[in-house]
Amino acid sequence: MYLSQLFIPITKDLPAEAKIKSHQLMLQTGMIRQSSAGIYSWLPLGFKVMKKIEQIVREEQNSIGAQEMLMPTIQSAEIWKESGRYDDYGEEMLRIKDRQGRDMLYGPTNEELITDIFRSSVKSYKSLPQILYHIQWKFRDEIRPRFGVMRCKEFFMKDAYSFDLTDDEAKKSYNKMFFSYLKTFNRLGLKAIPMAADTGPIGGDLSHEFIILAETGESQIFADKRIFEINLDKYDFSDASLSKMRKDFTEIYAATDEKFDEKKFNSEVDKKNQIKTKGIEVGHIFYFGDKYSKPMNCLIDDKSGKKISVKMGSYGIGVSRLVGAAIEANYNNGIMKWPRPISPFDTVIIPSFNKNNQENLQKAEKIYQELKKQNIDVLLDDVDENMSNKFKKHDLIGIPFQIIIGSKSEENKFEFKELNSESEMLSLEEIKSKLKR
Ligand code: P5A
Repeated sequence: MYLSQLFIPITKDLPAEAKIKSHQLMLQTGMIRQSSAGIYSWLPLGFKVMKKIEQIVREEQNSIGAQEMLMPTIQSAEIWKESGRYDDYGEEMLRIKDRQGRDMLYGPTNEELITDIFRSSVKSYKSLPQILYHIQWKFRDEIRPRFGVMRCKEFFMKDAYSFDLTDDEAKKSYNKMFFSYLKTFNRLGLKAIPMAADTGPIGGDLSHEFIILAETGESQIFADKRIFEINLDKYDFSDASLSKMRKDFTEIYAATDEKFDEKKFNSEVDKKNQIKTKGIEVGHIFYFGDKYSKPMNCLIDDKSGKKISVKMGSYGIGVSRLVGAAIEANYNNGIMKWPRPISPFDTVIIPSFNKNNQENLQKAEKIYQELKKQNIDVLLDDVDENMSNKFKKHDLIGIPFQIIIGSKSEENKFEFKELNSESEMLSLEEIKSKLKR
């Protein structure tokens, strides 16, 4: 892509309404645009990052056998009346009527709808276990939407739902998702820590939030720093390994303020290991057994032919929130550096040129074509402006690798720079292999 053709409305001024760096950066680099309070359009640059996150989340869900589907955003109020949540959910639910006067709503989550689908199609234990998921817009009429995509009204969520015959089997599904989440956040280049959490309007008595450390986060957290050092490579998806993994994570103290127990924290955690800071909740998993299946009559025949309520859990990842969270975790001292797997482009070529001397631009175009052939997603900065402005702009756009075609370039060597590091002179072959790695 040529930068001159990319729809990227960069603004120089810091947007006044944005209080945290991710919100500022996303507005400054034209990743999003607010359409009304808490509701955003995703412009090409922001959308590209979100799609990359979505795809990694999808691949990790598929790899544990979860099956993707798509449920609508608009739901009938009937099923929410059956579960009893229609009244409980309160003002966060956007309620609407269709032209026949039927009560409808814009789904804030999908436990009811998936239970309704499941009860009409699955009758026997033989079809279990199952995990279904979708990646879809949700709407919550938040009282105070703020911090851009971090807490907004309309947001993009991956939500999965597990179905099992027994509590024991259901806990295995929970552990499987728990481990899968750790792997997913790792792949996104983020360190998210699972913490015991409250269940709020979703319900149940077992729940973990996955939290990324960031001073601008809305959750206060208390943790033993050793939890950050647990190496995921030593676990796999076998039952024994998953139980061990859960045990290891549960034994080390980590809780949000809702579950914080000061006495326990001080007695269990050495002073030197105590972390008290803030974090961003990027995922949340729940086990609630028959909270929905019982009132909604989602029954399964067990081996003896007895009808029992299916045991369910639900598992959310804030896909759109993750874009902001990744910025909070990686934007420092005026430089944004996207983690490689979710960067909007693999690399940017920055030639120094002006309208009288286009030699470097032509060189850049050749390199651009070469890299494209290798399936490297490359941005070419063909905008005629001085190099210092270009660098400032790219410090914000945050593509981690730059190929600079300027005074230092030699016949067959180009300046290659990873953001926040020293540049080096490399041949095109060397650049290709670095970028492919
Ligand atoms: C789990 C999946 C649920 O809704 N039902 C289906 C369960 N959980 S949750 O914790 O309420 O939300 C899951 C994740 O969605 C993100 N999120 C938000 N992102 C942006 N703006 C919001 N207003 C918002 N609310 C929730 C969070 O990442 C949360 O962990």
